[in-house]
Amino acid sequence: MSVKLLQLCPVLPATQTVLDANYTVLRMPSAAGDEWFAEHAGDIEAVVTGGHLGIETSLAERLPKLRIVAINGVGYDRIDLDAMRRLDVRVTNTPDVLTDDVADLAIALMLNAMRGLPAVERHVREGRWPAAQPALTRRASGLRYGIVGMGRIGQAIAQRLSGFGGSIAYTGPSRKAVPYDYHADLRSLAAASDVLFLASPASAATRGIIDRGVLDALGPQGVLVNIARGSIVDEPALVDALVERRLGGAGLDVFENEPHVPAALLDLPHVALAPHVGSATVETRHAMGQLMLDNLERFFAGEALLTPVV
Ligand code: 8YV
Repeated sequence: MSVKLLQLCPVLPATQTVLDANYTVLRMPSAAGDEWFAEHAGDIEAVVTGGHLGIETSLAERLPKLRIVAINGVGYDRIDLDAMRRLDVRVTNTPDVLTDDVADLAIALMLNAMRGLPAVERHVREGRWPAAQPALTRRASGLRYGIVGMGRIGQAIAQRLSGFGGSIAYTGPSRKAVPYDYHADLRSLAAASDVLFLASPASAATRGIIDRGVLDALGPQGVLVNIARGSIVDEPALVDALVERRLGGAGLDVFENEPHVPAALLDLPHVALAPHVGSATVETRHAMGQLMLDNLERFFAGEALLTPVV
C-alpha cells in the first residue's frame, strides 16, 4: 500500500506521472465536507502544494497522520511554520532552481515598464508603424538600482543589473557579504533609487512595508518592480501612487489577491503586468517538480531532506 498524498496544486505532467506511480494521490473537492474527511483524511501522510498556496493550519490539523508538506515553490509564506513544528510536520521547498528565471523576469518587467515593450509591440502588430512612431520611452540603464532583500534572488537580480551600468544598493535585515551599498532603512534606499526591486520573502515582518512613504520616496520618476509577493506592498497605496503619477512606473508579477489585479492598473501605460510567472519556464518547473519529488522520496526513505524549511 503506497503512501497517501493529498495534492493541492497542479504540477507538470512528468512530475504528475512520478507522483501517481509512487503515491496514492488524492485531490480535495472544493466543497470537501465531513464525509470526505471521514473517508480520506485519516491516513494522508503527505501534502503537495504551491508556494503561492501553502496549506491552511486548519486543514493540516484535520490530517492526523500528516508528516510532510512538500512545496512546489520557494515561498513558504502561506504556511504557519510554528504550527507545522507543533504538529510535527516537516516542510520542504524548491530554492535555487528557480532563482535565475525569477531574476530574468525582474529585469524583463523593468524593461517592459520603462521601454514600453508591450506597447511598442502592439504598435507593430496592429499595423501602426507605417503611419506613426510610438511614443518615446525611458532609458533603463545607468540608473540607481535598489534591491529589497539580498538573498539568492536579490543577488541574481544584482548580477544582471551589473551589466546595466549605474549603481546597486540594497536593504534587508542584515548586511550581506556583497559589493553593494547597504541601507539599514528601506525609505532611505527608496529615496536613493531610480528602480526598486522587491525580492524579499513575505512574512509578518514584511507585510505592507512598501507603503505610501516608501513610494513617495521612490518618487515620480521611480519604478517599482515586484517579483516577490503582493503582500509586501500596500496595494491600494501603490495604485493611488501610480494613478496620481506620484510614482513613475511599476513592473508587477505578484499581487495581493491573485489572480485578481486591481482594475485601475489595467489601463496604465507605465505599468507592466504579469500573472505570477517568475518561475514559469519548462526548465524550471521541471527542476522544481524534481526537487519536490526528491524531497518526498528521501523523507519516506528515512534520509535527510534536500531543502528543508522545517
Ligand atoms: C510559483 C512561487 O507561483 O516559488 C514560489 O514561491 O511563487 C512560484 O514559483 C508557485 O509556487 C508554483 O507552484
